[in-house]
Amino acid sequence: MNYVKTLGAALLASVAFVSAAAACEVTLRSSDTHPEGYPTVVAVQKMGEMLEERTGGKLCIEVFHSAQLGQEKDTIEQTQFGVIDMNRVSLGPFNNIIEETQVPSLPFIFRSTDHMHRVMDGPVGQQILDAFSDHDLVGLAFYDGGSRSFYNSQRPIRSIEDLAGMKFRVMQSDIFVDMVSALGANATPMPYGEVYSSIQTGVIDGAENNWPSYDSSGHFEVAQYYTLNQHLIVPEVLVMSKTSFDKLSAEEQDIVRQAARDSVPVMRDLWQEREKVSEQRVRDAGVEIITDIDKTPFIEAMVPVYQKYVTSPKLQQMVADIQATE
Ligand code: GTR
Repeated sequence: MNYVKTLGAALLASVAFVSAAAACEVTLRSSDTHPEGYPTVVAVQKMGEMLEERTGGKLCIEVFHSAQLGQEKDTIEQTQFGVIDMNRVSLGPFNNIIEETQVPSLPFIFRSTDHMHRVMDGPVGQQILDAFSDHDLVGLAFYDGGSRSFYNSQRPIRSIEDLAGMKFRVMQSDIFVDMVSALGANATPMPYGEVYSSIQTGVIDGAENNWPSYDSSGHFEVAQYYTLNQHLIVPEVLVMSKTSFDKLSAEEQDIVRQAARDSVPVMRDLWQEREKVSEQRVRDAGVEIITDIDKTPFIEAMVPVYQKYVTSPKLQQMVADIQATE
């Protein structure tokens, strides 16, 4: 009896689900490397709810989480081609394509998350969003990516000297390769999805990321030393394929832009909560966390990286604008 009741309820639920999805004329497919429940995934799902409500059920979003549509670099290309409608990615993998994205990806460019928010919510952030339009994309909003620090499987890193000769995975961006080299270590750019097994098999010694990614990827299981040197605060971005965007009416385009903006505070709240939860989970797992680290030598070592990348007057102005932002 109970079984029949449960079955009936399940059937009803699936019918309801099908009809709700069917009511949407357009379901935008959005990619994310992170799993269900991760702040970026939930924020885009919330944006989808806003969209559905504000378009009377015409536009919806389906988030393909857990890299179902591929690793970030490949999904970016597919979004440019219009195969994927939307994408939530780090700015890192855009660095080699869109020079403006290099600036917020520079090591130690932001003094804090609050500073990053003020910059990305202001004219510099708008300038970066606008830059996507020359690359078949529409920049919609920035999300948080926390601060990134090194973790490895070999030993606790307590100073810059301890990094010497170690091999770290970085996102596929030249800046990060040069950043790691300038610290005296070796960089291997590779997709996020290959990091776990590469650490496990000793192809690399470690990687670098924020608390939620270190936790949700399970990297802490294979790299048990985490040094909070916080060399990067790289914002994440939500972009839409220009091909998909152009199919919408002007009114719908405004609704999409606004819903993306409205998903930002939702994301920031989720992020703050998740950082604490992830930190606790990782600490409970017995990872060695090194907090007592002098950042000054790390900051000083970045001079050649700035010299190499901040060369055009445009990027120099952007760096100056960020530094002048309170
Ligand atoms: C995460 C970020 C992802 C991805 C990943 C990586 O923090 O949210 O978009 O860039 O890092 O290291 O590849």
